[in-house]
Parts: sequence; structure tokens; C-alpha cells
Amino acid sequence: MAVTRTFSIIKPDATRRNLTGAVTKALEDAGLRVVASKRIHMTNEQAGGFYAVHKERPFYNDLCAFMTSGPVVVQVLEGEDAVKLNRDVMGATNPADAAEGTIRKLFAESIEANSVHGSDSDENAAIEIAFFFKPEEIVG
Ligand code: IDP
Ligand code: MG
Repeated sequence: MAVTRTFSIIKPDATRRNLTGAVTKALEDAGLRVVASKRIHMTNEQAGGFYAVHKERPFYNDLCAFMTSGPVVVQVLEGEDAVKLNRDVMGATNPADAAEGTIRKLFAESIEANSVHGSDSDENAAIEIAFFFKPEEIVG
């Protein structure tokens, strides 16, 4: 298995409750390494562009409003098969379905305010990383 990268966001519900450290610790404990990190307040344009794939979904407008409702922490994570490792530690989208010990089971407030984002493929990870980071901001 190769060391790869994925893209993560600690969402506004988590930053609001001062869970940046707790979420990051869960990622690190799972074997992921934070190789880039910054706290930003997403603009409407950034949220809309980032979630453009969900444009036709009924929750799109609410999701963009939520993601711009407070600060987020965008991160690049590195590890063995990082996309899958991160999805495993995140847990299911709906915290009601998330496995014990996962970040969403531990911290998520709802299916929308579910504390973390994680890329769903290596291809999307590369696109999402480039959306928020310049190459020189990533230090492995
Ligand atoms: P994922 O974050 O587990 O990959 P996606 O289906 O890609 O889930 O959805 C992106 C985000 O949109 C979710 O993390 C969540 O914040 C929000 N979302 C997904 N499904 C719903 C829903 O049914 N109602 C409200 N928000 C949703
Ligand atoms: Mg997704």
C-alpha cells in the first residue's frame, strides 16, 4: 500500500465547539499526518465551488450556508491509502449510522453538521487539495 494524500475539513460545528484539537488527534491516532493546515472562513464562492458536485441536491444551499457560518480548518493528510483511512476514521455521513469510535459518531451534531469532510477518491483529493493549497504550503 502506498503513502498517499487526502483533503480534510474540520467543519464549523466542530470549530465552534473548540474541537479542532480533538478531531486532529483522532486523525493522527488513526495514522494520518497533517502536512498542511490553515484556519479560514470560507466565502460563498469557495463553498459553492467546492460543493458544486452537489449542486442539484436538495441540501446544497443549506450546506453552503452551514460551511460559511463560521471558521473551518482545511488540511492535507498523508498516510497509507489516506483517502480510505480518513473515510474509515470519519465514519458514515449520518452520525446515526456511524460506527463506534469514529469522529462523526463521537462529535457530529447532525447529518449536515457532521464535523468533518474527507475526499472520496484519490482523483478528488488532488482536485480538493489544489482548491485550497499552493504546493509550497504542503510540507510532508
Ligand atoms: P460525505 O461528507 O460523507 O462524503 P456527501 O454525500 O458527499 O457526504 O455530502 C456532503 C455533505 O453534505 C455531508 O458531509 C453533509 O454535511 C451534507 N449532507 C449530505 N447529505 C445530507 C442530507 O441528507 N441533509 C443535509 N445535509 C447533507
Ligand atoms: Mg462526499
